[in-house]
Amino acid sequence: MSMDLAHALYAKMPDVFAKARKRFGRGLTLAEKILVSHADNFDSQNWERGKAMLSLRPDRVAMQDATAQMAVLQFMQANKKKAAVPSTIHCDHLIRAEMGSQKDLLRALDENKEVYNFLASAAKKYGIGFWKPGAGIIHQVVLENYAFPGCLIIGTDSHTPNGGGLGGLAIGVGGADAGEVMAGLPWEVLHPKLIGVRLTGKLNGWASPKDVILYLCGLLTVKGGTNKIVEYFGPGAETISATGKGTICNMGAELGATTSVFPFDEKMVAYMKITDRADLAGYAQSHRDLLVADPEVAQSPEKYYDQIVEIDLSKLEPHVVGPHTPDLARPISKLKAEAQEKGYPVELKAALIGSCTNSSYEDISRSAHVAQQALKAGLKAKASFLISPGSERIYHTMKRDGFLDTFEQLGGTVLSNSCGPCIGQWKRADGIKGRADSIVSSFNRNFPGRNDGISETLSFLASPEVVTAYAITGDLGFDPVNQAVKGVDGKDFKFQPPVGEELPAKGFAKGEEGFVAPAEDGSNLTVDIPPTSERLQLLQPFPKWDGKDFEKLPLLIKTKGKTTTDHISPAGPWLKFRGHLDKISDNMFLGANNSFSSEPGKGTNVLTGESNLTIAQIARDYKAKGIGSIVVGDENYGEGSSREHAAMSPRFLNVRAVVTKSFARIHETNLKKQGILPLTFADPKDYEKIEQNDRISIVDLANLAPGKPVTVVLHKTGGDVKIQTNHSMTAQQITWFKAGSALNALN
Ligand code: MIC
Ligand code: SF4
Repeated sequence: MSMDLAHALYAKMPDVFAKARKRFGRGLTLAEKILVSHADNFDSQNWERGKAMLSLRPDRVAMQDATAQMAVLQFMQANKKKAAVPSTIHCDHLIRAEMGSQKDLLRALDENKEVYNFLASAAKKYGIGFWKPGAGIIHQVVLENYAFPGCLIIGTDSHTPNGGGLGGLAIGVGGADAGEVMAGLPWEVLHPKLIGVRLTGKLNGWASPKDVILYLCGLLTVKGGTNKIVEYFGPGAETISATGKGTICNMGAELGATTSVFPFDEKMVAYMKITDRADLAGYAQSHRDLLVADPEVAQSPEKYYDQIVEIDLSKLEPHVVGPHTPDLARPISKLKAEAQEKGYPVELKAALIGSCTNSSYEDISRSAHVAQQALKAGLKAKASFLISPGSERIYHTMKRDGFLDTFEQLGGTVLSNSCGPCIGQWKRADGIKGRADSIVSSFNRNFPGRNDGISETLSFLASPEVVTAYAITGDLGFDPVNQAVKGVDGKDFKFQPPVGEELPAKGFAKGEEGFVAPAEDGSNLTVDIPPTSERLQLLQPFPKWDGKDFEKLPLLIKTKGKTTTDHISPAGPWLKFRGHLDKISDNMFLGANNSFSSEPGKGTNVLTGESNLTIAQIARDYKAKGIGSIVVGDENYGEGSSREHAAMSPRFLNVRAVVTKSFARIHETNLKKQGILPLTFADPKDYEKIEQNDRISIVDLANLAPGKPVTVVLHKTGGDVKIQTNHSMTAQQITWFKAGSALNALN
């Protein structure tokens, strides 16, 4: 399948590259090559970075079970027979981690039966490939099977960029985007600016690919990549394995980057060969020039990239980030002092490795080497040690090569091939609400409440080999690079730097692959949604705009500080309602800090004066009274996940506009798609002017136009205050607002 896509793509690349070089008057970066070769129409398109809306034709769509539900429900509203581009669904998010792999999987099959049946039946009918629960985590399975050099993939998950490890642009989107592309429409994205990261040297000792991205998170911050593509280049790039590149690209999501990409090289060839795609590897090799930046780019990168970062891999130290945000980074050698100063508890309750970010053979073999050294010294894990393999292949290969045994001897528990603890689907046995315990993982995200559902938990992120060393000592103050531990004989023992293999010498072992192909012709098949379902609800179109200004609407919540999608629409126990908009809306803003309440997720109904209500209760009351409301937010609002529930629930409960200091990309698009006005303060200080009892008007909406500021009036007891806001809607996106949603505008 990928071979057919590569054939068609590589065949058309030379012509479009020639046109692009002529039009831009220079050579092309790799990201540009992939963008122009996927243009819906290169000639009629504006190509100004940071300004133009690109209209692209992705090669494929990938969806995971928690977001696929809304994506498929929206696709169904388009009344098409079949998905227009190759698409897959991956069942990975809904498996709860508690009792170990087999038991957890059986329980998931039982408790998510309705959802799995719905997704499987829709996949079969609409020509979509279906990966069963237990088959693996979306990004790992996409890397093993679907990503290829030069491809453009969209996925309903923010870590889709993992595919950049094989030299493609893989981009996270909301379900509406996926639904539209499956319905045959082109996909739109703001032409990203480019950050060039030049890598020199070679990683050594404890330093791993994860440390490249942890370091960058600290340097660029969680906003640093917004509407940008990170393109890696330089001699250091080809020293990193394809899966290591995947890890780096995966976590580019933590920078808010649109995506990240590495140039095609021999590491990718080796990975494609060992994952049964030797034909594709050879084909890409014979088209190498198409799959890397033009040679002149490396000679004067400053002419081609909007920003350049240099990293000497030889000097990179292992890093640890957290708690609560992935950009609080420091080299591991500095953590002890910082923990003491800030009062982070140094006792680690849990250490978790694997996930979509870090479960490659290289990761696992290096971690196992650390574990073996501890076992030799008679040590066991002091912290609870959990392993989440990324796919069936990884799991069976780990088992065959003895790594599972090693981890189990150390006291570890191997979980199912799924997201589990990474998405709050984890019951931490010793967790107590209100108590701030420290945990560490090799995952990618560490927002409050994310792993064990306890918002006080301090969650740190590091490479899997470092996390394994932490599991053994149970001590956040431990620095495996420079410090020794005591073996059972009482003697000091120092870990040797981890050694592993990039790829399994004996090839990958295979288990049950878990793939179900769709029907050739699904027109007579039905989609399985029980009418009484508590988990699934068909969507009703949102009402269209009535042509009137928003007049004197109450403020629903003014969020303070970090407001990620995990704050707006928490996951964990709420994941089970991802297909039921009404039910999931009860979680709206449960994790968010409200400027006007001491408790997260709570607020005051300004119409009745009743306080300490959940934000959803307040919004439901306003909605019942036929009144809309306004949300105000801080910086980088909507950071994190692609879940469009964070936009759909507010829309469903009648929020009309969200006014912030700035937005994260995927969430801003999700708001536009659902018909909510996303506005940003022209002067961020105006955020301070918003008070709980303000009534808010948004005026002159009939003349809403691209680039034109929007006036917001705050009606206060002392009189009116006018402030200016901006928006980034194109003419077409304004039609979505007017139609009530992008989907309404289609029909
Ligand atoms: C995440 O890592 O936050 C998730 C869970 O994978 C989300 C998707 C979701 O919320 O379902 C993401 O990254 O987009
Ligand atoms: Fe799953 Fe975590 Fe990866 Fe998201 S980041 S896809 S929840 S493993």
